[in-house]
Amino acid sequence: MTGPPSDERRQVVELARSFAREHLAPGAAARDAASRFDRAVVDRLGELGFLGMLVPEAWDGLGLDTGTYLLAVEEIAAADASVAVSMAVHNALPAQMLVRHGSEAQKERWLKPMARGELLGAFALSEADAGSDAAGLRAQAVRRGDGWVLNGTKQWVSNGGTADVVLAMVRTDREGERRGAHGIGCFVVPTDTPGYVVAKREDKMGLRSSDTASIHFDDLALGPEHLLGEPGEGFVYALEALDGGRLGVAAQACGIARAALEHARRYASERRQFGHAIAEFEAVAFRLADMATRLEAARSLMLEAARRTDAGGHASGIVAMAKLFASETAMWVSTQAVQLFGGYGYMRDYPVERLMRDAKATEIYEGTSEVQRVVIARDLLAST
Ligand code: COS
Repeated sequence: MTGPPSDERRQVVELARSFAREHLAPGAAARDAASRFDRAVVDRLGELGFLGMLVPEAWDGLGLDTGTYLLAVEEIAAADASVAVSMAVHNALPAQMLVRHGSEAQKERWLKPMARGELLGAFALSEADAGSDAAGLRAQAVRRGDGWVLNGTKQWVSNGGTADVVLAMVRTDREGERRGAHGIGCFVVPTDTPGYVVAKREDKMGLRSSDTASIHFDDLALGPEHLLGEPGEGFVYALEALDGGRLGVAAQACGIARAALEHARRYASERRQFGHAIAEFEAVAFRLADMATRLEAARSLMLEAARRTDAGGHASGIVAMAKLFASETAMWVSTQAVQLFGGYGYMRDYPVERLMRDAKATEIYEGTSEVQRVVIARDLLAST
């Protein structure tokens, strides 16, 4: 933030915080234990406008700045990081791809109801053999008449089992005429299209109540109006959108770290050993100080990346730094919290072990920490 937070930002963040505390925090542990994705919770976020945060008002969104959106994601994640996945993926990936590259007709048909929270979006890029090397994907679209037929399997699709619309990256180049990163299209796939198959719902270490699925396209036929922008540029649109997606993961990581710090701070003041509250021991107090310092640094970097994103121009490097630093902070802070809780920290009865499991995902999804370092290093070296 360059100046004092605006009233609008304060109000949005306050709304997110009170919704998260009243409606998300109480059921988070039970949803995690049951691996239960609750679409009703996400629909409620939509009713509050939280699924159209970055969409201009002309398209029924709230038209907010990126920093305000991220602080709202942090609030949701501090209560339930799995719910924050649905919110962040929907806002930053499918909705932003439609904002940037959708035709007027596509915006009218899909973006507006997505911004109003009536349709939930997903983003399908990864495949079994194309994770970090995303341009190596194999799902194939072939032309039929003026439309397309899609075949292939997408992996680790957040919201994939419950979304209404998936923006899917699928090859449009032909065997023998491969065009690498420029031979991939982006298709708007309504999930009630015949041939859309939810192949597997993943059983994950953390973020257990988020919906992560493998989806299969089985001779899935689409009209020409389902192709977003140019037929060979879908991968570029995806990487562009992932810059925003990665900031959402940074916000999620800040929320997880904040929750871990808050639990640890409270526990350290209450837990007594050797006749003292453990917070009175320097080893514990210094640990808390380091946790708080890293969290502040992560949030500041995230907000600076948001500011540069909104200022326009190339922000991939600082976005990758924010995602890398915030996710490693969430992992470190949540691990410290588990340690500070001692034996209780390792038990499911206390919330910090869930936070540690959830934190791990932020170092992996929407580009691993290694991929973020690739992006940062490329940026750095290109400017020398
Ligand atoms: N914004 C806009 N365009 C971008 C971009 C961005 N942030 N990043 C790359 N591009 C463009 C490039 O300029 C390039 O176009 P030209 O060929 O015209 O120059 C094109 O997209 C391909 O980019 P690049 O050559 O860098 O692609 P690579 O195959 O080398 O991939 C990495 C680079 C590894 C960084 C990329 O594949 C990646 O981010 N992988 C991880 C994928 C991921 O995050 N998956 C998670 C999915 S959600 S669970």
